[in-house]
Amino acid sequence: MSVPPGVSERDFQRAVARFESVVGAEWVFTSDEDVALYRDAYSPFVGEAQEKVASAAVAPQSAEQVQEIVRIANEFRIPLYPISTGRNLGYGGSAPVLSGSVVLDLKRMNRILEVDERNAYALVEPGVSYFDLYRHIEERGLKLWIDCPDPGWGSVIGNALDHGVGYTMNPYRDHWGAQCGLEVVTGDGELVRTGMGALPGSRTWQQFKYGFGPYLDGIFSQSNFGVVTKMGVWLMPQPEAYVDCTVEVFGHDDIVPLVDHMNYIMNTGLQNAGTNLQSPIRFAAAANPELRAALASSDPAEIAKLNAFARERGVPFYSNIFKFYGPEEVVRAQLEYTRRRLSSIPGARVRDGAFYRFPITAEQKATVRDPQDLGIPTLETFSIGARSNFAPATRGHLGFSPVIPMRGEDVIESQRVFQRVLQEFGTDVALLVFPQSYHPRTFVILCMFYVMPDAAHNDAVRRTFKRLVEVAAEHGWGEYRTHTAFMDDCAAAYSFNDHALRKLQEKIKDAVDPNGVLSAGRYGIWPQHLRKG
Ligand code: EUG
Repeated sequence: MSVPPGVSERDFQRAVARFESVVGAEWVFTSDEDVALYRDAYSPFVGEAQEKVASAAVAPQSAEQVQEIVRIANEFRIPLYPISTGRNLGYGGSAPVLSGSVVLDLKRMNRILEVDERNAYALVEPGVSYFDLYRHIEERGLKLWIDCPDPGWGSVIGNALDHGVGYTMNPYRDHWGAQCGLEVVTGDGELVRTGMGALPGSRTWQQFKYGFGPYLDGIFSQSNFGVVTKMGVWLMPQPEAYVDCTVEVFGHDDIVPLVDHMNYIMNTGLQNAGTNLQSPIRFAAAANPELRAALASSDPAEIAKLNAFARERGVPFYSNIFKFYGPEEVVRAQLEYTRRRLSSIPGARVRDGAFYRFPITAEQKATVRDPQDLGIPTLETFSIGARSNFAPATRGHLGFSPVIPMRGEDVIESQRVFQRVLQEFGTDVALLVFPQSYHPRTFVILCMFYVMPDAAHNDAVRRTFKRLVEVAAEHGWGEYRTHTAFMDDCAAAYSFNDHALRKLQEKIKDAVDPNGVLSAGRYGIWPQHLRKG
């Protein structure tokens, strides 16, 4: 049995015995084979000494048990690492930031406490997955949609706390934005309800976010100040219909008006959902070295070659899917307006896409292109890369995920800047994906790094990733979220006024978790005794 850092074997054994008295011996895991299940299957340190691993795990059933475990951890200074379903793959999975932490596994707390159809919300525990909530709603025939990220097995709470994203409308697709009301066990073992939940007998905990006084919910996301034991989430009333269209443009500079129109359409609420921006010419370039070189160049002669290729072969330089949810006559009108507006770009083509009236049939459900667009959770995303027939040697992927302004010029610049870094370090370490409108006013670039069971390859992944973080910061781009291996690097870039934000985060950390027992190092926040310099 391994022991957490800074804890004696004797104290650890006493703490484990106390954990067992709280949750029952069968819910405390100390054997090597049980603890190995908490390894990060996508770790960029896989099989190396630096891989971050747990020493044990404990799985409580209630908020009261969480409080007792946190108090015991305070008594023995045991570092805990809470996880919900532990499926944050690409960003650390179920493995701790600080090796040797005890995973506080909340999977047994999987109760759906309330789903309210009239006011469209749910109150859930951390072990509730998107599949669970979807099934619960389906079984009862409620006219509500969830918004889910790509992997449906993830936790509704865990994904929101990590600022995860989905694919239906605003505000639902911003999973933290759709959160309303928390119950939290802070690092000192106190049980707190935020917002209207602080009012005993409150009737609006899941409807009114702000409560009274300072609005604190945000400090419990991407942090390590508390263990969230309940969360309210706003659900989307089932729309009458869905329609989408794909706009295709054929010139290198057409990205500028394309994105400007997209801004207008999104910011006026005409289209209140994400889009799917792509650059089809890039796929053509994958098999054509000459095109690939031209794409990396800013030489006007090279760009002219690309424009000629796009127009002659009918391969769009850029395409974007616009999606509409609502009454049929409304969404059709929104689509027609979008068609008219985007047709002002010379040469633009607008293709009709899918149309659905809800509820859809089982047959339609089986053939829908992107089930997540309709709030249907799946695991299909795992067929595109990791552990699939696409690239058998790839064990997993990591997301380098900087936030980019929603402007065509920035799309071009960021692709060039990041592609240059990849070329310098080796293009076989990562796939640079085109910017996506996961949030209403910015793009996220997902640079997908391949993790392999190969230390030399993973070393290149780590070096390239760290360089990308630096280069991004030099251009004013920062990450929205990151893998546990790079949290210090990404947080360090947010350095205004000599890291004043981190200092404030540390003051809060010391106040609510004075012994630093929760998730040491998460999002770059370390407890006092582990701070460097
Ligand atoms: C995706 C992946 C991410 C993310 C947001 C969306 C979707 C992949 C690996 O990180 O942060 C298809």
